[in-house]
Amino acid sequence: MRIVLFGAPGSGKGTQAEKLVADFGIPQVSTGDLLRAAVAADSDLGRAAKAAMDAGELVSDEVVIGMIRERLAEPDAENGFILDGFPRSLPQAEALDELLAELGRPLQGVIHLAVDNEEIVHRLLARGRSDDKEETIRNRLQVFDRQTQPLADYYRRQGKFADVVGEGDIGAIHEQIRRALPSDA
Ligand code: B4P
Repeated sequence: MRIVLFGAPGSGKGTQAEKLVADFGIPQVSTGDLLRAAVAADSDLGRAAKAAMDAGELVSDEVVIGMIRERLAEPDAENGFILDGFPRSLPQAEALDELLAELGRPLQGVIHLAVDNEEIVHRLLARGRSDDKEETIRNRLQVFDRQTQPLADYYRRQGKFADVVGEGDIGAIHEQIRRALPSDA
């Protein structure tokens, strides 16, 4: 199974990816987690990413695409993966399509978790990660609308896009995602 969980920051991509990992035994690949690990390790990549993350801006496409290329080459991704938080821009989506075409394993589906912005602000303030301050959250939501939302049309045109309402009971949302999975996944 090769799918993307798509949605605004705080829409529950990480939460739902964990459940799919438990169901299908394939890895969750979260660019947010990979970037936070690089920041914690104080690597060159982490130092380059930190300022953008603290401001709620996207880290450069070049950095993130390089990271994904390496991660998807690892043996555990051979049988599939759940991408969480990637792609977030058109160049990232195009790079992903190219990479998967090279591997002969195209993406099967993109599941969109739709959540109201005020619900997102409420959730992330309650989570309280270092980038979960109200001003940063609102900037992340604007960045999503501007740079990431256009990917919905990109994947709709490929016939790979499905919407799921991401509000309410976490287990019920998981069931909706299961129903929205592509039939060949
Ligand atoms: P991410 O780590 O991707 O952070 P996120 O979008 O906030 O998280 P997610 O949607 O997974 O929400 P979660 O399940 O945790 O990105 C952080 C930063 O990294 C970005 O701002 C950017 O700078 C950088 N970055 C990452 N990827 C990048 C890329 N591809 N390109 C460039 N830059 C990139 O859920 C959030 C909260 O809601 C949790 O507390 C959870 O418990 C709660 N929740 C979940 N489901 C719920 C429900 N149904 N009801 C109530 N609460 C719920």
